Amino acid sequence: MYKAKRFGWLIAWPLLLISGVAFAGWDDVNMRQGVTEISRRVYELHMIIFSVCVVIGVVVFGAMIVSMLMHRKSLGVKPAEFHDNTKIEIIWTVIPIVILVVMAVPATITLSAMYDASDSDIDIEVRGYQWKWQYTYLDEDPAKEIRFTSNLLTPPEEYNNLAPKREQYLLDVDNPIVIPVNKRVRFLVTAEDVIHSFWIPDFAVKKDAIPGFVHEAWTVVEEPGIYRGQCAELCGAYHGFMPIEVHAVEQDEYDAWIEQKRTEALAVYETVGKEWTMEELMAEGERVYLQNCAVCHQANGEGLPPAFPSLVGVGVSVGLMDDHIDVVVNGVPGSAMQSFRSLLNPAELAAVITYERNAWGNDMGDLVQPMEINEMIEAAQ
Ligand code: HEC
Ligand SMILES: [Cu+2]
Repeated sequence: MYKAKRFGWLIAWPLLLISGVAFAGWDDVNMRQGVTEISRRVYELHMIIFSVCVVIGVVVFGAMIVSMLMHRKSLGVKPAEFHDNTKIEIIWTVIPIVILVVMAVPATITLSAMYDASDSDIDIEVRGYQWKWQYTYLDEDPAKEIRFTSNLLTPPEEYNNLAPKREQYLLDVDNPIVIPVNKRVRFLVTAEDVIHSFWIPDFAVKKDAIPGFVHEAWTVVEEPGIYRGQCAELCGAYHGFMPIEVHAVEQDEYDAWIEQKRTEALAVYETVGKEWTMEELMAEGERVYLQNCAVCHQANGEGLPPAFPSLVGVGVSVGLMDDHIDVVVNGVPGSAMQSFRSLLNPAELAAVITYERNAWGNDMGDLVQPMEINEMIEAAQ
C-alpha cells in the first residue's frame, strides 16, 4: 500500500499521455496529413512507427524506472549476481530485429511508390535560383512551352518590421504553379546556382534541387485549393524568401489558364524569338527613337552638344556594336543617359540600336536581333 501511494505518479504519466489524444490542438503539433494519397500514406507510416516507438519507450523506460525504484539499496534489496544470460540476450536481439523488419516493409512500399514518377500527365521543370523558383511547363513543341519565374510578394518593409505582416507572410508569390486536380503531375527538380530544395509538405514532396542533376517527384492532388511550400535547403541570405505556391484547380480552369499563358508566350516568341529583317528593325527603331530618345538626341540625331551628344558619324553609334548595346541597355551612370533595360523590351532595344547605326547617313549596315539582346540581359541578371 505504502509503495503504491508513493509511486502513484508512475501510473499517472502514461495516463496523461493517453489523455493527450483528446487534446484539441493535437493536429497542430502532429505531422500534417496532407492532401494526396502519398501524403496520407506517409502520415499513416509516421503514426505506426511513432506508436511503436512510444510503446518501446514506455516498456523500456518503465521497466528501468520501476526496477531502479523497487530495487534500490535503501529498501535493503540485495543485488543479484549473474553474468551472461544467453536466453535474454537472444530475445533482446531478435525482438528489435523483428520490429525493424516489420517497420521496413510498409516504409519500403511507400518509398518506392514515391519514387515511381512514370506515366505523368503534366511535366513541370522546377529550377531553383538565388532566390526564386522558375517553372517550365514542358511540351514537345518548344513554342508551346510555358516558362515563368515565381517571386516573393512580401515586400521588404514587412520583413524589416516597418509594416504589419500579411497573413501569408513570406509564403505568397506573384506567379504560382497552377495544376489541375486528379492529374499526375511530375516535377523535374534542378537548380541554376546553388543547392535548393523543393518542398511542399501537403503533397509529401521534397526533392533537393542540385545544379547539373534532375530529380523527379510527382503528385496527384484531389482537392482544389492553394498549397504552400518553401525552399528547404539553406541556400544563402534570402533562403527564406523563395516560397512555393501551388494552385490546384478544376480541369477547365486549368485549360483556360494554360491557354492564356500560351498566348502570352507566343506573343513574346513572335516579337523577341523571331528573326527580324533590317526593314522591320528600322521601322520599329524610328518609332522607338522618336518616342524615347529624340527629346535629348533630337530627331536628326545631332543632339544638343555639349549636354546631349550627337549620334551622327561619331561615338558608339558608328563604333563597336557591343559598346553601343551597353550604353543603351545599361545607360551611362551619373549622366542623363539612363538605362533602358526595363523601359524598353528586347525588340524595341534591338530596333532602336539598329536604327541609330543606320539612320542619318551612319550606314553601318549591321543589325542586332532582339533574341541577342534578350540573351545578354538574361545573362547579366
Ligand atoms: C534625358 C536625355 C536622354 C535621353 C531621353 C536619351 N539619351 Fe542617350 N544620352 C544622353 C546623354 C546626356 C548622353 C551622354 C552620356 C555621357 O557619356 O555622359 C547620352 C549618350 C548616348 C549614347 C552614347 C553616345 C556616344 O557615342 O557616346 C547613345 C548611343 C545614346 N545616348 C542612345 C540613346 C537612345 C537609343 C535613347 C532612347 C532609347 C537615348 N539615348 C535617350 C541623354 C539622353
Ligand atoms: Cu533555396
